[in-house]
Amino acid sequence: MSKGGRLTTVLGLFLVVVGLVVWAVAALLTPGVPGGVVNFTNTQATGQPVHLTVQTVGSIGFGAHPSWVSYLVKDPKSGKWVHDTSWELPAHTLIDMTVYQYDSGSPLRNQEWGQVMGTVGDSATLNGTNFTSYNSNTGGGVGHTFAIPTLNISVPLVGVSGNPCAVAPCHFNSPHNIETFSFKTPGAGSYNWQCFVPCALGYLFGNGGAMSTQNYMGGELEVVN
Ligand SMILES: [Cu+2]
Repeated sequence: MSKGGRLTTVLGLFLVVVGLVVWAVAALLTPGVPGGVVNFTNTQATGQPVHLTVQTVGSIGFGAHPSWVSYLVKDPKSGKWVHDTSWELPAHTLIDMTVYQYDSGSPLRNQEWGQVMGTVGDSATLNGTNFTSYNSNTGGGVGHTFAIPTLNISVPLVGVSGNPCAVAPCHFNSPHNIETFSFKTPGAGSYNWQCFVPCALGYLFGNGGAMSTQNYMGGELEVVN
């Protein structure tokens, strides 16, 4: 092969490698393909509050990433737990949310995430007791947050101690905390929600994997009129 030919081959291979690296980084940073959208728009009479029930688990125990932390949602029609974090909700409607928290927690890196913000009364309940902020240096710490940044909503999800549930959906015989809070949906649009606790063990700064993949630690509120 001529010198020019060899140079072209080396340059070509180099470009292929660069391309692969760019592709791999983009694939790591891009959320996975969204799954289904769970519809909450016709589960109640117009104007009545929507009941939205989720659970957070330390390891989902099935699917492509059984060891990943995840949210699951209770399908309002079938009553079954499903692994979808995109929810269609009616606009300008009160959402009564219940979170069954089955994961352990730890002290927060940013104490701000211990505040309850943007919910009705800027408060939530933890096992029946009202609270407005949680000191993550006490008790079970905080495992996750449920946050909708564009609506300034954030709720700390208090961690449990003891033998955690390993396969979702988890049931009441595993240690859990129950939190409730309400918020009002805005006008129609798409609103991201996500957890802000770097809870993806084994990933860079805890923010890869489940933290950056749809249907695990984040999703969408599809608000419709
Ligand atoms: Cu999380």
